[in-house]
Amino acid sequence: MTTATRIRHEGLRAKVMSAADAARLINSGTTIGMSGFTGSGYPKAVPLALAARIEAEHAAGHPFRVRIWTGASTGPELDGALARADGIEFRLPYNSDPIAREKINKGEMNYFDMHLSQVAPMAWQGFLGPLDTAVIEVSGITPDGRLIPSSSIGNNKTWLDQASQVILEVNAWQSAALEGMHDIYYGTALPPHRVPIPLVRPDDRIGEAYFTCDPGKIVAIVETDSPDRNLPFAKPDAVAEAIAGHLLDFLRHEVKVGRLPSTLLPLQSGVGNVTNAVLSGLLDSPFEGMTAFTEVIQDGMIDLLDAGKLAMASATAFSLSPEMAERFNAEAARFRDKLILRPQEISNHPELVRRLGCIAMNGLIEADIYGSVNSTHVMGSRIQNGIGGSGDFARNAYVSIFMTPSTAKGGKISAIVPQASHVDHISQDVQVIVTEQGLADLRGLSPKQRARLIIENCAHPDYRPGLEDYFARATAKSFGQHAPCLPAEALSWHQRFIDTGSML
Ligand code: 0RQ
Repeated sequence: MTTATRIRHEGLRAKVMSAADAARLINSGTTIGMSGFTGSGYPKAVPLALAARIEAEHAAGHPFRVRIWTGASTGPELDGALARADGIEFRLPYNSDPIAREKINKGEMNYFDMHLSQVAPMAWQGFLGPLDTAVIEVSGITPDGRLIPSSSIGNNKTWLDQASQVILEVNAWQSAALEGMHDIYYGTALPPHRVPIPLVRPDDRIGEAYFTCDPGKIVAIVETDSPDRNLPFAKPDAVAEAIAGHLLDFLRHEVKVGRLPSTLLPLQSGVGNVTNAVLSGLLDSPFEGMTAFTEVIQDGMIDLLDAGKLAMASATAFSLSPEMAERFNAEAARFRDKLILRPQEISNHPELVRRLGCIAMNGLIEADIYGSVNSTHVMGSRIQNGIGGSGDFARNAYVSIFMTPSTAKGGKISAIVPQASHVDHISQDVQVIVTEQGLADLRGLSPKQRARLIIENCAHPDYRPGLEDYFARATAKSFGQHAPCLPAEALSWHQRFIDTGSML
């Protein structure tokens, strides 16, 4: 289907223009709410044209920077291009673009790292300031002017509602069969008007398949035919397979002792090599009729659906490798009754995660011997990506699992440390830690019991003696005996890497 037939509303068809003309409608100093969640559903033409315009303005000696809000990370045509042009003054709520990361860590870009479920409510609370422009990718426009969402929902509903003006990108690369797959809930409100969200099963549909937007606010429509850009998944390595093996043993055990049903509970998983290995492992597991209530649908979930192991998946975005995206686009209609994309304030909603009893599986940068987890800041100060949805799920899950290789940087850094240099997830929200060495089930344990188990089961053998030595000395000398600690020494653990390039 061509883009011309994707815009089925007569009046809106008259608003088609080039990306460069649309970018001219955006002013310096304004705030732009863009679509996009991982490399899916982000606008691919207007941000590039805006970056070119910013470069031209800078060359002419005119300062030009904007504030960018999105769903989560995006693609190189958005974050990469605008950061390279030095055009982003402020960014929220999540970033994984390497150029933007450098700018943030050099102090050249302000970044507000936040729980993804809280973005829309906080935007409505008003302290983030007004939203001037929404730039939203859609897959089509119906004859009556409703917008057919694309491969991610993120905060699009909120941006369309709040922005003074709206620019749409209609992307013909997205499958036309996406129509009907989305569930846009319009019932959220701020306290004191907030009411329970009427979703009690992951497959409940509680909203509409379309966004509604006042056509009078739509100032430009740009036609595109560009692919989403998610990275291909690496084939799981031995470390990822070992982590997956320990985790699957744990799930089998939980079913055996009756704490989990044989269908498990709705799965939430991050993206990446380790998660991919876990999903591959589930393919060969005894679990049937599983469901996912998660943030992103990645390759492994499509494989699980195809194998009949997963009954359905609910998320806010796809995050498919280029090969899987092509396959999905060709066969999207087949998945329409098994996949649901929702606004991220619903996909990640604490009320729903708690009600459904999700099994949360997320990555980490470092965990300390008491189970506090750092997901965001290398050496306590350098941001990697952001907390994303990990807090939304970990804090409210039925069981909250964090997975990581036991070492980073080719073995030079231990992922298990005496004291986390930054804490995103307090020990009360971390129930299970898994590395390729083994699994520590921390539920019901005191801090000292946790420490012994984490060191013994999760730390790499090269670092175990150092951690045991620290724990013994902390136990001997600590001010208190509940969670023994030598603060100055624990945090100087990282200094050894800075000084020598290795903690070994
Ligand atoms: O850096 O690429 O420069 O080598 O951190 O680490 O091992 O590739 O692992 O991609 O799973 O990322 C926590 C960042 C893990 C991710 C984090 C360095 C390492 C590498 C990445 P290089 P890996 P992953 C899910 C919910 C928060 C968001 C979230 C994340 C880079 O999982 O962003 O959970 N989580 N969202 O070398 C120094 C250490 C390190 C370290 C890793 N101890 N010290 N550097 N690195 N550990 C929803 C979604 O996912 C959408």
